Amino acid sequence: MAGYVVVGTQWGDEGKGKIIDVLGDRADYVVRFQGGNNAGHTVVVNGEKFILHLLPSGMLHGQGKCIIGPGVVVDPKVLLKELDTLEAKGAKVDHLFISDRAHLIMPYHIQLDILKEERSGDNKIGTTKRGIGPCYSDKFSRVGIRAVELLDMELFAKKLQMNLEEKNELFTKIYDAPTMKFEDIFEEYRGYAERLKHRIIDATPEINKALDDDKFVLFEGAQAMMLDINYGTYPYVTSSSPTSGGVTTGVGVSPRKIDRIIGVMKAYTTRVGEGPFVTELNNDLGEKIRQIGGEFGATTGRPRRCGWLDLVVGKYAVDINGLTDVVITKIDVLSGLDTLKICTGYEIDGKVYTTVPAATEKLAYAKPIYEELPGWTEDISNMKDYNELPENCKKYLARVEEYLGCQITVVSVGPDRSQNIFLK
Ligand code: 2SA
Ligand code: GDP
Ligand code: MG
Repeated sequence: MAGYVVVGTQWGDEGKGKIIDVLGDRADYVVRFQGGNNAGHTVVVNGEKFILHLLPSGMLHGQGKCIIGPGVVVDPKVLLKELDTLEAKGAKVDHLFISDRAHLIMPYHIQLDILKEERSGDNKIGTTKRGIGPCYSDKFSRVGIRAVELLDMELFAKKLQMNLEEKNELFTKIYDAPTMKFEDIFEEYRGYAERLKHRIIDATPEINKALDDDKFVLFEGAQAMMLDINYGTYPYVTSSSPTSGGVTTGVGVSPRKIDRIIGVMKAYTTRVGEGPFVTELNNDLGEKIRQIGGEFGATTGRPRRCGWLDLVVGKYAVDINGLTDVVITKIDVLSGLDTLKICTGYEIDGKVYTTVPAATEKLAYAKPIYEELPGWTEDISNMKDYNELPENCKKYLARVEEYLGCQITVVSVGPDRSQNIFLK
């Protein structure tokens, strides 16, 4: 046992939460390495649904340690609410810790996210409005406030004062919006500090030691490949690195300590928010997949855009993440479709691409090149063995595996923890 990473290979919502939960029963540590409460990770246990935003998806096993890592941005209000909700449902929550290096989402970040999106009109990103971008911007501008400052409220006050002066100027001069009061924010965060201080730790040495001691550490990605700040459909991306490289910078562990990198891939594609989506189905079929697949944002409830499986994106994710395994999810949703399409290339201005070009504007009018495969009619959601699957479903999986050049090790056939077919 050692370091396993789980990442999304498309535009998020592939079912990472479910897969982390499935692997999490054996984990000594489950560690989030980027993003914040923009994530919505669903775990279904015996029919009961839990949506986790900041808490690692291994929480429900109530064992080992769950850590919100240094690369995450933390809204303490949301975190406390999630802890309270889980506790009220009878779940154990004392195994949750926060890295002292994690940055704090402040009320002005959320307000700025909302105002920026409004002001951008047609050029908006379609963010979750949780303050993610403005918080990471402050981090990289070197003015952010970190969890460690909750342990020293005098220092916290100084940093808040400095930030608020600038933010209030922005609110009045650029956005014509009301200002925020120092005392209100300070008092609010002093309350959070009281409730969270025993959970704030120097997480990195502990995680490194666990890996050195051959403990099982699961690194949980949020968002996905195509929302990566460097390699996604920029600027329609999130403000962090959801790819496997994000683990090394987001937690402070060497790539040498990672043993397996598991990419979660939905059997079709969805995207929420703005930006190009080559295989999008803007028709009745897209709507049908949305309804059958329950494709609505787990954080905001927004309808997700749906389309065919895009293997150009899939292969890009295999290469950039260095995937050792692919987990295919939601293939049960495709049952009952006569013909299935998979995209194996893009045609842009008469040229064929088999990798994702940087020019997002060109991607917006790329034509998908499809292969067609026959569908199946059987309900596969209760199947447990690969040999039970319909022949055409096996053919679909085989073609995907062949194109990706990466082994498919698990096929998920329903939202519950128990609905999986293990192939290897
Ligand atoms: P942000 O808020 O700055 O990170 O938004 C930037 C882009 O990243 C997308 N994004 C997501 N895409 C899919 N799922 C996400 N989590 C929620 C879910 C989303 C929801 O699990 O369904 O509930 O709407 C997520 N988080 C960020 C976002 O749509 C922007 O395109
Ligand atoms: P994440 O952000 O990657 O963790 O994914 P989300 O939780 O946002 O969205 C995935 C949705 O699909 C959730 O509602 C899951 O309960 C559900 N889900 C996960 N795996 C499967 C599956 O194999 N089949 C079906 N039908 N639903 C699934
Ligand atoms: Mg999600």
